[in-house]
Amino acid sequence: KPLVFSGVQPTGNLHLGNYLGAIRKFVALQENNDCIYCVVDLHSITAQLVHEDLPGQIRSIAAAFIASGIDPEKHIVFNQSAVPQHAELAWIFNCVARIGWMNRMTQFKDKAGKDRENASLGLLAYPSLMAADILVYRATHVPVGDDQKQHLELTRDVAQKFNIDFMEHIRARGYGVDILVGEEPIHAYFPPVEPLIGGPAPRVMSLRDGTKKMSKSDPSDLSRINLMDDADTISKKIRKAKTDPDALPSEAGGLAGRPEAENLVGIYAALSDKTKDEVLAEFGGQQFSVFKPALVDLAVTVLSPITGEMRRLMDDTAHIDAILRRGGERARARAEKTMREVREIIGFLQ
Ligand code: AQP
Repeated sequence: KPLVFSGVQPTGNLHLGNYLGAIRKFVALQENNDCIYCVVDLHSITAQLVHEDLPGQIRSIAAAFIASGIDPEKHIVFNQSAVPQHAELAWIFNCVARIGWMNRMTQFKDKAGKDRENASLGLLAYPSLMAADILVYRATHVPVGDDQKQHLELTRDVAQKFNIDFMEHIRARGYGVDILVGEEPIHAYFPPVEPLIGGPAPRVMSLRDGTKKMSKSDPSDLSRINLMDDADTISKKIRKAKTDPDALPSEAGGLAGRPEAENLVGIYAALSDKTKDEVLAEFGGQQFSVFKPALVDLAVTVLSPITGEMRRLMDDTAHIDAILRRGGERARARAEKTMREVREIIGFLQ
Protein backbone atom coordinates (compact mmCIF):
# COMPACT_ATOMS: atom_id res chain seq x y z
CA LYS A 1 0.00 0.00 0.00
CA PRO A 2 1.33 3.52 -0.73
CA LEU A 3 2.51 5.34 2.39
CA VAL A 4 0.91 8.74 2.98
CA PHE A 5 2.32 11.33 5.40
CA SER A 6 1.14 14.84 6.25
CA GLY A 7 1.11 17.28 9.15
CA VAL A 8 -0.66 20.32 10.53
CA GLN A 9 0.85 22.91 12.88
CA PRO A 10 -0.74 23.56 16.28
CA THR A 11 -0.80 27.32 15.74
CA GLY A 12 -4.16 28.87 16.49
CA ASN A 13 -7.52 28.01 15.08
CA LEU A 14 -7.87 25.63 12.18
CA HIS A 15 -9.78 27.12 9.28
CA LEU A 16 -11.60 25.99 6.16
CA GLY A 17 -8.35 26.23 4.14
CA ASN A 18 -6.64 23.73 6.43
CA TYR A 19 -9.71 21.50 6.24
CA LEU A 20 -10.20 21.53 2.45
CA GLY A 21 -6.50 21.76 1.54
CA ALA A 22 -5.38 19.06 3.95
CA ILE A 23 -7.59 17.31 6.51
CA ARG A 24 -10.47 16.38 4.19
CA LYS A 25 -7.94 14.78 1.85
CA PHE A 26 -6.35 12.91 4.78
CA VAL A 27 -9.73 11.32 5.48
CA ALA A 28 -10.33 10.28 1.87
CA LEU A 29 -6.88 8.70 1.55
CA GLN A 30 -7.37 6.30 4.45
CA GLU A 31 -9.17 3.69 2.45
CA ASN A 32 -6.43 2.63 0.05
CA ASN A 33 -3.27 3.78 1.82
CA ASP A 34 -1.24 3.39 4.96
CA CYS A 35 -1.43 6.87 6.52
CA ILE A 36 0.63 8.75 9.11
CA TYR A 37 -0.84 12.08 10.26
CA CYS A 38 1.17 14.31 12.52
CA VAL A 39 0.60 17.37 14.69
CA VAL A 40 3.82 19.17 13.81
CA ASP A 41 4.59 20.86 17.11
CA LEU A 42 8.31 21.26 16.36
CA HIS A 43 7.33 23.35 13.32
CA SER A 44 5.00 25.49 15.41
CA ILE A 45 7.85 27.02 17.43
CA THR A 46 9.78 28.23 14.35
CA ALA A 47 7.75 31.41 13.96
CA GLN A 48 6.84 31.94 17.60
CA LEU A 49 8.72 30.22 20.41
CA VAL A 50 6.31 30.83 23.27
CA HIS A 51 2.70 29.71 22.81
CA GLU A 52 -0.22 30.23 25.05
CA ASP A 53 -1.46 26.72 25.87
CA LEU A 54 0.59 24.69 23.38
CA PRO A 55 -0.67 21.39 24.89
CA GLY A 56 -4.27 22.52 24.25
CA GLN A 57 -3.43 23.52 20.67
CA ILE A 58 -1.78 20.16 20.01
CA ARG A 59 -4.83 18.33 21.37
CA SER A 60 -7.18 20.45 19.26
CA ILE A 61 -5.43 19.45 16.01
CA ALA A 62 -5.57 15.78 17.04
CA ALA A 63 -9.25 16.28 17.88
CA ALA A 64 -9.86 17.84 14.44
CA PHE A 65 -8.22 14.86 12.73
CA ILE A 66 -10.37 12.37 14.62
CA ALA A 67 -13.59 14.42 14.46
CA SER A 68 -13.13 14.71 10.67
CA GLY A 69 -13.03 10.91 10.38
CA ILE A 70 -9.40 9.82 10.68
CA ASP A 71 -9.16 6.40 12.32
CA PRO A 72 -6.22 6.42 14.76
CA GLU A 73 -6.38 2.64 15.16
CA LYS A 74 -5.97 1.76 11.48
CA HIS A 75 -3.60 4.67 10.82
CA ILE A 76 -1.14 6.65 12.95
CA VAL A 77 -1.93 9.98 14.65
CA PHE A 78 0.80 11.49 16.84
CA ASN A 79 2.67 14.68 17.71
CA GLN A 80 6.05 15.29 16.11
CA SER A 81 8.07 16.02 19.26
CA ALA A 82 7.25 12.51 20.54
CA VAL A 83 9.44 11.08 17.77
CA PRO A 84 12.95 12.58 18.12
CA GLN A 85 14.03 10.83 14.91
CA HIS A 86 12.34 13.69 12.96
CA ALA A 87 14.76 16.22 14.46
CA GLU A 88 17.71 13.86 14.04
CA LEU A 89 17.06 13.36 10.33
CA ALA A 90 16.38 17.10 9.94
CA TRP A 91 19.90 17.79 11.24
CA ILE A 92 21.36 15.45 8.62
CA PHE A 93 19.22 17.14 5.95
CA ASN A 94 20.48 20.55 7.16
CA CYS A 95 23.87 19.27 6.08
CA VAL A 96 22.55 17.91 2.76
CA ALA A 97 20.49 20.98 1.75
CA ARG A 98 22.15 24.26 0.74
CA ILE A 99 21.48 27.67 2.30
CA GLY A 100 20.57 29.01 -1.15
CA TRP A 101 17.73 26.47 -1.42
CA MET A 102 16.25 27.72 1.86
CA ASN A 103 16.67 31.40 0.98
CA ARG A 104 14.50 30.86 -2.10
CA MET A 105 11.48 29.54 -0.15
CA THR A 106 8.56 31.94 -0.52
CA GLN A 107 7.05 30.88 2.80
CA PHE A 108 10.28 31.88 4.56
CA LYS A 109 10.24 35.25 2.80
CA ASP A 110 6.57 35.81 3.72
CA LYS A 111 6.88 34.71 7.33
CA ALA A 112 10.26 36.35 8.02
CA GLY A 113 9.01 39.64 6.55
CA LYS A 114 11.41 42.56 6.11
CA ASP A 115 13.53 41.85 9.18
CA ARG A 116 14.95 38.58 7.84
CA GLU A 117 18.13 38.71 9.95
CA ASN A 118 15.93 38.51 13.01
CA ALA A 119 13.91 35.44 11.97
CA SER A 120 14.73 32.24 13.86
CA LEU A 121 17.21 29.86 12.30
CA GLY A 122 14.44 27.25 12.70
CA LEU A 123 12.18 29.23 10.35
CA LEU A 124 14.88 29.16 7.67
CA ALA A 125 15.43 25.41 8.20
CA TYR A 126 11.67 24.63 8.33
CA PRO A 127 11.65 22.86 4.92
CA SER A 128 14.50 20.61 6.01
CA LEU A 129 12.45 19.43 9.01
CA MET A 130 9.44 18.96 6.71
CA ALA A 131 11.55 16.79 4.40
CA ALA A 132 12.62 14.75 7.44
CA ASP A 133 9.00 14.37 8.63
CA ILE A 134 8.10 12.70 5.34
CA LEU A 135 11.28 10.80 4.55
CA VAL A 136 11.86 9.36 8.03
CA TYR A 137 8.95 7.05 7.07
CA ARG A 138 10.05 6.93 3.42
CA ALA A 139 6.50 8.10 2.62
CA THR A 140 5.70 8.59 -1.06
CA HIS A 141 2.45 10.62 -1.07
CA VAL A 142 1.83 13.91 0.73
CA PRO A 143 -1.61 15.59 0.73
CA VAL A 144 -1.17 19.35 1.27
CA GLY A 145 -2.57 22.69 0.19
CA ASP A 146 -1.10 24.44 -2.83
CA ASP A 147 1.01 26.73 -0.60
CA GLN A 148 3.23 23.75 0.32
CA LYS A 149 4.17 22.83 -3.25
CA GLN A 150 7.57 24.52 -3.12
CA HIS A 151 8.48 22.74 0.13
CA LEU A 152 7.68 19.39 -1.47
CA GLU A 153 9.89 20.18 -4.45
CA LEU A 154 12.65 20.88 -1.96
CA THR A 155 11.93 17.54 -0.26
CA ARG A 156 12.52 15.84 -3.61
CA ASP A 157 15.79 17.77 -4.03
CA VAL A 158 17.00 16.78 -0.55
CA ALA A 159 16.13 13.11 -1.18
CA GLN A 160 17.87 13.16 -4.54
CA LYS A 161 21.05 14.78 -3.22
CA PHE A 162 21.20 12.31 -0.32
CA ASN A 163 20.68 9.39 -2.72
CA ILE A 164 23.42 10.62 -5.06
CA ASP A 165 25.93 11.68 -2.37
CA PHE A 166 25.63 8.35 -0.54
CA MET A 167 24.86 6.07 -3.49
CA GLU A 168 27.85 3.76 -3.03
CA HIS A 169 27.22 3.41 0.70
CA ILE A 170 23.52 2.75 0.15
CA ARG A 171 24.28 0.07 -2.42
CA ALA A 172 27.12 -1.48 -0.40
CA ARG A 173 24.77 -2.10 2.52
CA GLY A 174 22.04 -3.55 0.31
CA TYR A 175 19.58 -0.75 0.98
CA GLY A 176 17.50 1.21 -1.54
CA VAL A 177 16.13 0.39 -4.97
CA ASP A 178 16.95 1.28 -8.60
CA ILE A 179 14.66 4.05 -9.87
CA LEU A 180 14.51 6.54 -12.72
CA VAL A 181 14.56 10.24 -11.83
CA GLY A 182 13.55 11.79 -15.14
CA GLU A 183 15.80 9.95 -17.57
CA GLU A 184 18.51 9.28 -15.01
CA PRO A 185 18.73 5.83 -13.37
CA ILE A 186 19.77 6.09 -9.72
CA HIS A 187 19.93 3.79 -6.74
CA ALA A 188 17.67 5.49 -4.22
CA TYR A 189 17.32 5.11 -0.48
CA PHE A 190 14.69 7.87 -0.19
CA PRO A 191 11.81 7.70 -2.72
CA PRO A 192 10.70 10.71 -4.77
CA VAL A 193 7.72 12.26 -3.00
CA GLU A 194 4.47 12.94 -4.87
CA PRO A 195 2.45 15.94 -3.70
CA LEU A 196 -1.33 15.39 -3.65
CA ILE A 197 -2.60 18.92 -4.22
CA GLY A 198 -5.55 18.76 -6.68
CA GLY A 199 -9.27 19.30 -6.16
CA PRO A 200 -11.47 22.33 -6.78
CA ALA A 201 -10.00 24.34 -3.84
CA PRO A 202 -6.26 23.60 -3.63
CA ARG A 203 -5.73 27.09 -2.19
CA VAL A 204 -8.69 28.52 -0.30
CA MET A 205 -8.55 32.30 -0.39
CA SER A 206 -9.47 34.94 2.19
CA LEU A 207 -13.18 35.86 2.30
CA ARG A 208 -12.13 39.53 2.36
CA ASP A 209 -9.62 39.43 -0.51
CA GLY A 210 -9.72 36.74 -3.19
CA THR A 211 -6.02 37.24 -3.99
CA LYS A 212 -4.77 36.38 -0.48
CA LYS A 213 -4.64 32.88 1.03
CA MET A 214 -7.05 32.14 3.89
CA SER A 215 -4.71 31.98 6.87
CA LYS A 216 -4.63 31.65 10.64
CA SER A 217 -2.50 34.76 10.97
CA ASP A 218 -4.81 37.18 9.08
CA PRO A 219 -5.80 39.79 11.68
CA SER A 220 -9.39 39.85 10.37
CA ASP A 221 -11.44 36.94 11.70
CA LEU A 222 -13.97 37.72 8.93
CA SER A 223 -11.34 36.58 6.40
CA ARG A 224 -11.67 32.92 7.40
CA ILE A 225 -14.13 30.28 8.56
CA ASN A 226 -12.72 28.57 11.63
CA LEU A 227 -13.55 24.92 12.24
CA MET A 228 -14.84 25.94 15.68
CA ASP A 229 -17.19 28.67 14.34
CA ASP A 230 -20.87 28.13 15.11
CA ALA A 231 -23.59 28.24 12.44
CA ASP A 232 -24.42 31.92 13.03
CA THR A 233 -20.80 32.96 12.69
CA ILE A 234 -20.36 30.93 9.49
CA SER A 235 -23.51 32.53 8.10
CA LYS A 236 -22.36 36.05 9.01
CA LYS A 237 -18.91 35.53 7.46
CA ILE A 238 -20.24 34.12 4.19
CA ARG A 239 -22.90 36.85 3.91
CA LYS A 240 -20.20 39.49 4.42
CA ALA A 241 -17.70 37.78 2.06
CA LYS A 242 -16.44 40.09 -0.67
CA THR A 243 -17.94 39.46 -4.12
CA ASP A 244 -18.43 41.31 -7.39
CA PRO A 245 -21.81 42.56 -8.68
CA ASP A 246 -22.19 40.08 -11.56
CA ALA A 247 -24.22 36.89 -11.71
CA LEU A 248 -22.38 33.56 -11.64
CA PRO A 249 -21.23 32.24 -15.02
CA SER A 250 -22.50 28.91 -16.32
CA GLU A 251 -19.05 27.29 -16.54
CA ALA A 252 -15.73 27.46 -14.66
CA GLY A 253 -13.94 29.28 -17.52
CA GLY A 254 -16.17 32.29 -16.82
CA LEU A 255 -14.63 32.69 -13.33
CA ALA A 256 -11.31 33.95 -14.75
CA GLY A 257 -10.48 37.39 -13.40
CA ARG A 258 -13.12 37.04 -10.64
CA PRO A 259 -11.03 35.75 -7.70
CA GLU A 260 -13.73 36.12 -5.03
CA ALA A 261 -16.36 34.35 -7.15
CA GLU A 262 -13.87 31.63 -8.05
CA ASN A 263 -13.01 31.13 -4.38
CA LEU A 264 -16.63 30.77 -3.22
CA VAL A 265 -17.50 28.41 -6.07
CA GLY A 266 -14.33 26.38 -5.34
CA ILE A 267 -15.32 26.13 -1.67
CA TYR A 268 -18.83 24.98 -2.61
CA ALA A 269 -17.41 22.42 -5.02
CA ALA A 270 -14.90 21.04 -2.50
CA LEU A 271 -17.48 20.83 0.30
CA SER A 272 -19.95 19.01 -1.95
CA ASP A 273 -17.38 16.77 -3.71
CA LYS A 274 -18.32 18.26 -7.07
CA THR A 275 -16.38 20.05 -9.80
CA LYS A 276 -16.75 23.80 -10.29
CA ASP A 277 -18.50 23.10 -13.60
CA GLU A 278 -21.07 20.91 -11.83
CA VAL A 279 -21.70 23.66 -9.25
CA LEU A 280 -22.10 26.25 -12.00
CA ALA A 281 -24.45 23.98 -13.95
CA GLU A 282 -26.73 24.42 -10.92
CA PHE A 283 -26.04 28.09 -10.03
CA GLY A 284 -24.99 29.66 -13.37
CA GLY A 285 -26.94 32.89 -14.02
CA GLN A 286 -27.82 33.27 -10.31
CA GLN A 287 -26.82 36.23 -8.14
CA PHE A 288 -24.72 35.89 -4.98
CA SER A 289 -27.89 36.63 -3.01
CA VAL A 290 -29.01 33.14 -4.05
CA PHE A 291 -25.65 31.39 -4.01
CA LYS A 292 -24.44 32.61 -0.61
CA PRO A 293 -27.35 31.17 1.44
CA ALA A 294 -26.85 27.82 -0.34
CA LEU A 295 -23.16 27.96 0.56
CA VAL A 296 -24.02 28.77 4.19
CA ASP A 297 -26.32 25.73 4.37
CA LEU A 298 -23.71 23.46 2.85
CA ALA A 299 -20.85 24.74 5.04
CA VAL A 300 -22.92 24.38 8.20
CA THR A 301 -24.09 20.89 7.22
CA VAL A 302 -20.53 19.70 6.61
CA LEU A 303 -18.75 21.53 9.43
CA SER A 304 -21.16 21.44 12.37
CA PRO A 305 -20.86 17.68 13.09
CA ILE A 306 -17.06 18.08 13.04
CA THR A 307 -17.19 21.07 15.38
CA GLY A 308 -19.51 19.20 17.76
CA GLU A 309 -17.29 16.12 17.80
CA MET A 310 -14.16 18.26 18.30
CA ARG A 311 -15.73 19.89 21.35
CA ARG A 312 -16.71 16.50 22.75
CA LEU A 313 -13.22 15.08 22.23
CA MET A 314 -11.52 18.11 23.76
CA ASP A 315 -13.47 17.55 26.97
CA ASP A 316 -11.71 14.20 27.36
CA THR A 317 -8.04 15.16 27.24
CA ALA A 318 -6.95 11.81 28.72
CA HIS A 319 -8.45 10.02 25.69
CA ILE A 320 -6.68 12.32 23.18
CA ASP A 321 -3.40 12.04 25.08
CA ALA A 322 -3.65 8.24 25.02
CA ILE A 323 -4.24 8.26 21.24
CA LEU A 324 -1.22 10.53 20.71
CA ARG A 325 0.98 8.46 23.03
CA ARG A 326 0.10 5.21 21.27
CA GLY A 327 0.55 6.86 17.85
CA GLY A 328 3.92 8.18 18.99
CA GLU A 329 5.09 4.69 19.99
CA ARG A 330 4.09 3.23 16.62
CA ALA A 331 5.65 6.12 14.68
CA ARG A 332 8.88 5.91 16.72
CA ALA A 333 9.33 2.24 15.91
CA ARG A 334 9.05 2.93 12.17
CA ALA A 335 11.21 6.04 12.24
CA GLU A 336 13.95 4.30 14.22
CA LYS A 337 14.18 1.57 11.59
CA THR A 338 14.99 4.22 8.97
CA MET A 339 17.40 6.06 11.26
CA ARG A 340 19.38 2.90 12.08
CA GLU A 341 19.97 2.48 8.34
CA VAL A 342 20.68 6.17 7.75
CA ARG A 343 23.27 6.27 10.57
CA GLU A 344 24.91 3.22 9.05
CA ILE A 345 24.87 4.70 5.52
CA ILE A 346 26.52 7.88 6.79
CA GLY A 347 29.05 6.00 8.89
CA PHE A 348 28.07 6.97 12.42
CA LEU A 349 28.94 4.32 15.01
CA GLN A 350 25.90 2.95 16.83
N1 AQP B 1 -5.69 28.69 2.49
C1 AQP B 1 -5.37 27.41 2.35
N2 AQP B 1 -5.88 26.68 1.33
C2 AQP B 1 -5.57 25.36 1.20
N3 AQP B 1 -4.76 24.71 2.04
C3 AQP B 1 -4.23 25.40 3.07
N4 AQP B 1 -3.42 25.04 4.08
C4 AQP B 1 -3.18 26.11 4.86
N5 AQP B 1 -3.84 27.19 4.40
C5 AQP B 1 -4.50 26.77 3.29
C6 AQP B 1 -2.91 23.69 4.25
O1 AQP B 1 -3.19 23.27 5.57
C7 AQP B 1 -2.18 22.36 5.98
C8 AQP B 1 -1.69 22.72 7.34
O2 AQP B 1 -1.11 23.99 7.31
P1 AQP B 1 -0.05 24.42 8.38
O3 AQP B 1 -0.35 23.81 9.67
O4 AQP B 1 1.31 24.22 7.83
O5 AQP B 1 -0.33 25.90 8.58
P2 AQP B 1 -0.07 27.11 7.66
O6 AQP B 1 0.05 26.75 6.22
O7 AQP B 1 1.00 27.89 8.27
O8 AQP B 1 -1.49 27.66 7.94
P3 AQP B 1 -1.96 29.07 7.76
O9 AQP B 1 -3.34 29.15 8.20
O10 AQP B 1 -1.68 29.53 6.41
O11 AQP B 1 -1.09 29.83 8.84
P4 AQP B 1 -0.26 31.13 8.65
O12 AQP B 1 -1.23 32.21 8.81
O13 AQP B 1 0.70 31.01 9.79
O14 AQP B 1 0.39 31.08 7.31
C9 AQP B 1 -1.08 22.40 4.91
O15 AQP B 1 -1.21 21.26 4.08
C10 AQP B 1 -1.40 23.64 4.14
O16 AQP B 1 -1.01 23.53 2.78
